[in-house]
Amino acid sequence: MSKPTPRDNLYSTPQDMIVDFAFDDAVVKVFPDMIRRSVPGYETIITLTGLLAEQYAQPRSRCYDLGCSLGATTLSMRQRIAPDCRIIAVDNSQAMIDSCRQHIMADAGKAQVELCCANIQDIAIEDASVVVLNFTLQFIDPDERLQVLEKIHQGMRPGGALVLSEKLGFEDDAEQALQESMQLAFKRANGYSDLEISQKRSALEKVLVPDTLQQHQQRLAQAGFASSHLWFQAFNFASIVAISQA
Ligand code: GEK
Repeated sequence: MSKPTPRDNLYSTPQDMIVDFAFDDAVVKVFPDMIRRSVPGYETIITLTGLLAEQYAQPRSRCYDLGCSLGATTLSMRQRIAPDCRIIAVDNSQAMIDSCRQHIMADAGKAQVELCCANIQDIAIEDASVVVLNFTLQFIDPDERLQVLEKIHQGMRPGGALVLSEKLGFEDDAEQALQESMQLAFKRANGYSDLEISQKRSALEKVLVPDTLQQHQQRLAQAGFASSHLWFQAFNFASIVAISQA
């Protein structure tokens, strides 16, 4: 990811009709800039996901990057895990997978990477010691999230780790308002106009549905994870690590 990527101007001009957000060619072109300027803590989470992977990856096991986009998490894990581990990177956007392939090919890491264009709800999880959902579960229908986590848990080795990073909602209205206004301030400070922010928000409204931290932790327990811990939070974005079995 060393080449500078084009600036995200997708929502900078008034649009007659805001269509639901999709991970298409236009988004792929500006994606690294878009996510870095929109998600507080994104780069830290990606870097530290590599460190978590190093800590939990078991010999000759599989590490999954679910909703891999352009492969930022895959490359961060690849830098730190042993070469006898295999990374399976999955995304259901063909445009993302095509561009991700270029990034993987340009990287000198040793662990094998298998790229898969599929819905994460349809793939098998097998012999995994590390599974990462970095900002992906939030795009799955809330009623189907438990099933995804159950499948992940069933496919994990004892002592394996799931890294789950998400945009959070908050039950307390005052906290919701504070955290949301700080993400807004973060986006403004990164050069997004109020028009861009409001049009993007409309596009994401039905597509990205955040849960609260409590909902995540309850669901992880219900899916069978022995424990889960909040390890990072920046305003309304957070990351949890869940351990498959003590
Ligand atoms: C990163 N993890 O750079 N099956 C497979 N992929 C999906 C699905 C699904 N059901 N739903 C959404 N996606 C990355 C960032 S972005 C987060 C992840 C964001 C994919 C979708 O195509 C997109 O590439 C990714 O999940 C979400 O750390 O844009 O806010």
